Amino acid sequence: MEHLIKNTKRQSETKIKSTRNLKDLEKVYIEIFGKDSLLTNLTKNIANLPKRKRPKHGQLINITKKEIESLFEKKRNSLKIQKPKAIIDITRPGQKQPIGHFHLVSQAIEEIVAIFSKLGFSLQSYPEVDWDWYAFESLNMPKNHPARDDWETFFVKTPPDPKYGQQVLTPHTSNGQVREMERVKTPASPRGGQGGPPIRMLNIARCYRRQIDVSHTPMFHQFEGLLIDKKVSISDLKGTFDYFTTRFFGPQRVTRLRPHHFRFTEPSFEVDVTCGVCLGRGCRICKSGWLELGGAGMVHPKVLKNGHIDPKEFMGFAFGWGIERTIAMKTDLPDIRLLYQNDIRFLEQF
Ligand code: FA5
Repeated sequence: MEHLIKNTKRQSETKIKSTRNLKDLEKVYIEIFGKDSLLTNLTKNIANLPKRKRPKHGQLINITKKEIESLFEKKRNSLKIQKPKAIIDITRPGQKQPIGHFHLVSQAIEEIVAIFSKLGFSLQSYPEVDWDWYAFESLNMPKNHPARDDWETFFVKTPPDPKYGQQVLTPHTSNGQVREMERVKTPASPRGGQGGPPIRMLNIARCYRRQIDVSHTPMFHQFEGLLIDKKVSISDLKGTFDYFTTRFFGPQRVTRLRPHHFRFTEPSFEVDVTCGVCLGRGCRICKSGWLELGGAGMVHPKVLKNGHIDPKEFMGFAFGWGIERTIAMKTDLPDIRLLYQNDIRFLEQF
């Protein structure tokens, strides 16, 4: 009898171990504990044993049953956490890969280009690392002039050019002004040309300054407009801003010009747009009802001369605005640094 009990235990262990799924395990359970199972028959047979042997064998069967039960329990748990086998349905349509979208700055660039192209401005591209001449000197900012401090410039450690000076990471897109005047080649240009104004340039580029806070990033984008023609007035400039503002921000927003000073424009202005939250009434975000969009003004005669354009014949206006700030004004973004933290939870919202 003892021998039979041990044998039953061994067989049960082997069967439990070799089971591969819960359904088969339940079948094995019935085989071992069912009505006609060996274990049940052994239990029934205890009654046929001599009286003195019954307790010992009864105990042995009970212990064996408990051990087998615990083996079942362990096996059941291990089968439950096993991953079901992947079923491949080759007739199922493929899963679409999620497609991203343009970054907010790229979206704004596309929008700005589309708006200005309707006014005849065409996009030009000028260097991001440029000579001091184009970034400052040709714009009427001679070396050591204190006005340069406002641009908090990164200088490149390369030998200066005798004519063009030191190389800089462009702190504004105004470096494109004289370059554009050179591109259209007036008869007065160094190698001569038949071209010249009218100019309607849009220059969008990365700019660099040693600045960082909620409204400043060390790398940012500006869009620069330059219009040169025979008769250009401040009302043309104001009309251009109004056209841009109503299309980009919506018809309820308006602009205003505030007197300012830039060395390369005369007169110069700062351009403000009404706050998107209070629409000009004044609120916690804007305080005065207005938000600064950027700088602008009528091109200084000295700059025209540096671009080989005769200021007696031609005149024009220029403006330079920050794209990140423009986005912040449109979306009520409290901190422009969010644009460059690459946090997908933020970027996905636009
Ligand atoms: C200029 O850069 C002039 N070149 C603009 C100009 C062009 C005036 C043509 C006249 C004629 P200002 O330093 O104010 O000006 O910068 C213009 C705009 O660039 C700011 O109003 C702001 O929107 C943006 N900007 C400037 N610095 C930063 C910065 N660190 N981070 C983000 N945006 C900036």
